[in-house]
Amino acid sequence: MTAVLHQNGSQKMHVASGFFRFVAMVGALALPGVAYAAQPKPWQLNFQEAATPLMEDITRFHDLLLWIIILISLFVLALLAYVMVKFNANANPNPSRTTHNTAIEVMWTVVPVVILVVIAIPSFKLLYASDVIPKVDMTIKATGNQWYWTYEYPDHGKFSFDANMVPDDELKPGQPRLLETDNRVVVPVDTTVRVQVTASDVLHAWSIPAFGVKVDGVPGRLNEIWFGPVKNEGVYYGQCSELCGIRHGFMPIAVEVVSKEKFQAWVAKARKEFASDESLSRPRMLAQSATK
Ligand SMILES: [Cu+2]
Repeated sequence: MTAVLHQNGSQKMHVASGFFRFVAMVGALALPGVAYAAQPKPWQLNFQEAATPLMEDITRFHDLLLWIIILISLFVLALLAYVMVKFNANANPNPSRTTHNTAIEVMWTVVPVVILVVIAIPSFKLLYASDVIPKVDMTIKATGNQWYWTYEYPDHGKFSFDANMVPDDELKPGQPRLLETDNRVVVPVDTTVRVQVTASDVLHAWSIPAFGVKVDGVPGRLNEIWFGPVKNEGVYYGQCSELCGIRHGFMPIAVEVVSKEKFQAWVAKARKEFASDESLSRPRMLAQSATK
């Protein structure tokens, strides 16, 4: 998607992402029990593996920036070393009294401007891509509460359910600590999903790193974000990403991506299972979950 990014950095970026993937692989091999597509891994460097085209672009942009930062740091380090060796008081007892050099002044103005433009073009493209909602296949609404998420599926019968973190003593084998929820958000593969995010009490943020999405849930306001299409079935984990109180770290987000058939079966089941919630008013639901 980003022409400049591809022209200038694609080769170097491949080297960079290849290196980090190697490090991540070694990490994964050294530590068994990594079963899920997208969750943090012990000793992980770099991002989680991208699961959506948007996150692939974000990863590429990150790799480009990393190379720009490395080259600038090395250049400045080399200049400093050169000055220290060549112009210290012993090597250069009679310092020059030069105050202007037009060529150098033009260069140190123009080169940073060019670098900033090279960064700005893919950066604005990415901002636009994540901000503007494309044609979506379905919508989910996520409401942040202290300290769990409530999900609604307005396109599939308006059922609604809460997702609470699975506490340590109830974890089943393979379920990651602090990330698993009792009810997962279920979406089909190869589907573009709009997520409407709000909050009932304080600021929260809905985020799935592998999808490249993060948006604040603000009481009294409806924010939107989108993700997809996700190619691989699996479970993708995220966490509330806006400090929201004492249990901020314990309101994770688990998105399960399943086949389209499985999704239809899940919807049919969910409509029955979560049907009672529809009759509850929001204050009653909040009161109920507060006393759980
Ligand atoms: Cu929160």
